[in-house]
Amino acid sequence: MSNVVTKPTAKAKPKLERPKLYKVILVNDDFTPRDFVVMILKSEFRMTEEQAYKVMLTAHQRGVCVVAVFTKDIAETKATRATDAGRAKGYPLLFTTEPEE
Ligand code: TYC
Repeated sequence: MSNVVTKPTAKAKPKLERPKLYKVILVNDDFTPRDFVVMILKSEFRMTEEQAYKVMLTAHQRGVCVVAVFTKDIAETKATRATDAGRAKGYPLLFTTEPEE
């Protein structure tokens, strides 16, 4: 019989996967003024003066600093916007992204 409806034996288990998160990383350079880095961190990443200063100083001293984590699209958009803001002033300021483990 082709019209016999059989009961599913197991219920479909809805999979709710968390989106993978990406780190935005600030990279140090020798040319971008400290104040400019702090200003970009405040405007693009909604940091306070104190948070922004700490992140800038960590990148300055260690070479890199994780700024924040976002979904892939948002991380890439913010890293690009922040990098472009430096580029517009002729600075080599660089923000990159990297998937979280
Ligand atoms: N190293 C820069 C200077 O001494 C300041 C700076 C800090 C630049 C962090 C980039 O990601 C950076 N003017």
